[in-house]
Amino acid sequence: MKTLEKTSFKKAFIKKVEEVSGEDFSESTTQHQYQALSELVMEEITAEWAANNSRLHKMEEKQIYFFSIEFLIGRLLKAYINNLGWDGVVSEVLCELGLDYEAIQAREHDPALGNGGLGRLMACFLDSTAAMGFPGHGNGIRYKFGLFEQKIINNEQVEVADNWLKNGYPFEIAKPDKSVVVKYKGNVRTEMVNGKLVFIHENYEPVLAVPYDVPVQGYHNKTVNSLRLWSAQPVEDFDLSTFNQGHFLKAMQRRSEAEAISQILYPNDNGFEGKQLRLKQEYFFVCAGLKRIVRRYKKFNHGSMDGFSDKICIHINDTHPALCVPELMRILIDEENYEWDKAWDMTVKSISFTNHTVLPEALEKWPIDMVKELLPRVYQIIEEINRRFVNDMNWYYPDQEARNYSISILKDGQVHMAHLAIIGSHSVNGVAELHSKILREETFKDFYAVFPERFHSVTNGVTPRRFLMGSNPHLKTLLNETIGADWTRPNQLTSLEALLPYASDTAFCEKLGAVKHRNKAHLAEYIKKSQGIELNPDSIFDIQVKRIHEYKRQLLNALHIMYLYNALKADPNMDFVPKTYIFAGKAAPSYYYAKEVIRLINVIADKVNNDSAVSDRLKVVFVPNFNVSVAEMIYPAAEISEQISTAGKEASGTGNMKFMMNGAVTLGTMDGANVEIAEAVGMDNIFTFGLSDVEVANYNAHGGYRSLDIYESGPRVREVLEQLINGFFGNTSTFQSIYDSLLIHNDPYFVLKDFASYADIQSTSSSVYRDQKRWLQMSAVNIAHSGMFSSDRSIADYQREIWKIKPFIYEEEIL
Ligand code: GPQ
Repeated sequence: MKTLEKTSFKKAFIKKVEEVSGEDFSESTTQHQYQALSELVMEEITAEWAANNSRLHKMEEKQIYFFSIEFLIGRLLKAYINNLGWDGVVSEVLCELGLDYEAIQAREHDPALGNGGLGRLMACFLDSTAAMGFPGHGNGIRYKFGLFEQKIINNEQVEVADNWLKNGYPFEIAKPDKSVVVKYKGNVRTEMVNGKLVFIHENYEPVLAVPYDVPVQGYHNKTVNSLRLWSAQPVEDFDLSTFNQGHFLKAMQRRSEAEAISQILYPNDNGFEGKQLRLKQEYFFVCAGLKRIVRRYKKFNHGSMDGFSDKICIHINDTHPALCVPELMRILIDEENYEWDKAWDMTVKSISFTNHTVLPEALEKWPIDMVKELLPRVYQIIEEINRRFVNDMNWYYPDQEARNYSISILKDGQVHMAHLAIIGSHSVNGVAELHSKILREETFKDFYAVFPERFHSVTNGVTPRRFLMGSNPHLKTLLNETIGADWTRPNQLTSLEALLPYASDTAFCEKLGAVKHRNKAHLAEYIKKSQGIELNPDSIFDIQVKRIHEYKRQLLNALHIMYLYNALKADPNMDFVPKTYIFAGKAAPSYYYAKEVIRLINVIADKVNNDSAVSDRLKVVFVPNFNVSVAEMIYPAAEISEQISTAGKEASGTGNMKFMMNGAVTLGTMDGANVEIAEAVGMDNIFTFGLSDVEVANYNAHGGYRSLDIYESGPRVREVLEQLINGFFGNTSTFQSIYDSLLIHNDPYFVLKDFASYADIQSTSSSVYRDQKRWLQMSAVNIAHSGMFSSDRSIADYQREIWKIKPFIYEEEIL
């Protein structure tokens, strides 16, 4: 990696700004400066990128391809600059030129090509893979519109289209020469050719898949991997024959039908919506991605697919890319002439699968008729995979007919995608220990009985380069001054344990407190500017940011704030540590209940913030449009990290890890990766509450619990519940559906059941906060133990356990 020389960079930058603006440098806008800086960065990266690609084409190392319907990459300009090691020089030069580096970065439209954790995990994995210097690439969809932008109008979520490409995107390279055709619908004809039955897919509707590659730059090394995103285009600009017959509208319709495939990201998180267009999307990036990988491999291997699974891992991120299984089979059988058994062996050896949820409503099941109509040949292959699987099961386990049926791919008129994924992969993993246990013992227990060796667990992780070093520079500096910079190296985050002795060092803790205070003030300034709400940086910043979902229980947090408000009103002299509750997150546009929760939070905020009797002690803020860049500002300012899902529902959570790395203390249930956070920091350094996953499961096995018991048990909770519907927030602001869910529908997420325990732990956390020395010690211990939650560690686990490649070993010379 060349080091950047200041004078020459300054010259190059000024020249580039003048080139992109066509004006003298003194006339340039931040937009021009952003464009110029992006171009300079891309020029540097693409040189190495080409060299990397030539090296990779020699297939000396096994390569990983992450197939995912979402990649929530966040802004890239600063990440590239930091990874290149240019940060010092760039900041200095921009400062000398009197420019605002933050404002320049803010010109980049944050690409929202994902909903939440699942898509962001892929971005962290790509970052870690490149940082550790080995080949791993992403394969997904270049949505023209990403996740909607959220506005809050009259306390409600309003969705605005996210036209992220309108000013162009500087970090992608279109490769139209590498386009491939994806075929939908039509019929399959069979023919005997040289004594062999061949399958011919005809009368299909072709769509062109055009790849756009985004470089994934390693950290201070020479690795540049690729994120390949596919855009759908009509095969010809016009359907000429239709057009020539005078059917202009029909020709245009074909065009928009093709483009529709990559038009928009489905905005559901943890929820399945069985639309044909979504199925088209799933096949689209699977088919296009596999085609290019196969072509590249054959080019290296003199036209043969032999040995493919020794060199290529296809890792499927949840079941959205599960069509990789029949599609790879189709390629091997129909195009490469392999026999079924050999093709199957190669397919299973190549593919591995990560599950990300146990929520039944999120498990994908496609109507057989839809799959058959849209993908006739692929469906035939699924049918054959299923037939052979069920036959095998009945042969091996003749007395287990019911179970054999329960694990089949095709049943009840549906294609069960998780079953297809498990049967067609050599590895299935959960994303935290508890989640993997629930997969083995509940969700997929019948598969676990048959294929115990396939089941693994890899706890998620997050990239410390973006979520600590990049977004919390003051903490980075303090850590470096205190324990040196070993922890900043790839896969070395556990070096943060060297911080443990400092947790009881008053001087260090004071500095840690000062960094936190500064970050809180920074967030407060942003909120003041964007929302006009004044926050007190000396109050506790208690934060819950994530998608809005019933199981994540933002409602529990909101009801508790109402309870505190009532208590403060009832006893104005109450002993109370000032608190600021901050929320952010989007609800799926069709998820009425989640949108009601957003409205409730905003209504509470209005009430509380405008009541001078409490507003110096209690503040509530809903920050609109939560995305990766907003997140990067929020985590460093947090003191309490709210991770309060109903136990057993959150597969892992990754926000919990981002908060922890930034010194927030988790207040949460024993769910997902919270359990491992608790183990890492010890019970003295985390606030846990609520039912365990086993208790929740036991209640559910007996039809739930009786929520009216809680209502009847005490006036405080009753008051809060009645306020939802009695006009407390104004006559037009009532929340009947929330009230009904809690009391009439028996509180399926145990919000009221966990309420008392939540209120207790909230109060405990405030008492601990009074002792700042103790608090900062907890904060330091959390940072010190966050090393295992680096995505570098996750990737090293995948390497060792699943992809079976030599795990990364840190070597000084790559830096
Ligand atoms: N996750 Cl199935 C999503 O973000 N979206 C989804 O559609 C599904 C899962 C999350 C999951 O809820 C979190 O617990 C995980 O930490 C995250 O995936 C990454 O594994």
